[in-house]
Amino acid sequence: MVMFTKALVRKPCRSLVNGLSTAGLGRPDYEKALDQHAAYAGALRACGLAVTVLEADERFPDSVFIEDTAVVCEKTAVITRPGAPSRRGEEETVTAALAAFYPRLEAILPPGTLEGGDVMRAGDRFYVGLSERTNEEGARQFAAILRRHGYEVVLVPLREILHLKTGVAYLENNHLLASGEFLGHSPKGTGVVARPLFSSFDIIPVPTGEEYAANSLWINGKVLVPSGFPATMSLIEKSGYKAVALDVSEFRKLDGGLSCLSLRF
Ligand code: CIR
Repeated sequence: MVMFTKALVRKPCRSLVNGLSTAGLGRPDYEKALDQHAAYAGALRACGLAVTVLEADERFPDSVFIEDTAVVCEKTAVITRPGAPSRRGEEETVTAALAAFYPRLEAILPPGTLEGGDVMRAGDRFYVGLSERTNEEGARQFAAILRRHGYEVVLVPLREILHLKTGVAYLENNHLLASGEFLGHSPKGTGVVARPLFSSFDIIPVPTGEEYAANSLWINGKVLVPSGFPATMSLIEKSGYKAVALDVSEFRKLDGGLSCLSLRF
């Protein structure tokens, strides 16, 4: 189990209101987003992390979703190449910030694209979603880098969701919180099961209607859960975690969630 000591976040910019979105929930409120972001950083600190806050970057409306610009772990840090053209360039200031923590940074190069929201770590294995943002070339480059550092990499073609972690979260202790396209019913009708790829995990199935809560975040034994999803929250608590609810409504309006708002290492 990896314990985190640090996190990198980036303040929301005013142009956030023009961020990419398919949610159909309206435009985010900038002031409210600032408050929610400050509470999020506070929750990371309460989990024991030293949080570095990067200044807002007005050039990039989606730049608060810093998770997409890098994948960081003990042995390496990989700067990504976002698949969304409007997000390309966000990674430059993140590169400068991570250089303070990593002596050497790796990078995804054209024509590869990869966004950190498509990468889920479970122990020494990294699952990589092939999505509209992460292409096969990006995933291939990422796999080559991570395998060189001794990790295993498994590719996961996505059907419906934006990023892999939009639908699934690893909560350590072999627990996988999974929703939507990752769930099915057992042939004998005995309950909810995971796609074969994830069948070795103990699945915590996100109830229908609460899919957004699949983007919950394990940090050092606690689980941050978006507020407003009581059934998922109670399942997580029954699995033995202290769950902490956080309001991220303004980021949800831009298809973003709890994991997208930080890089943890
Ligand atoms: C985007 O479409 O890129 C942003 N509006 C949301 C990114 C969310 N990031 C994530 O799930 N890791």
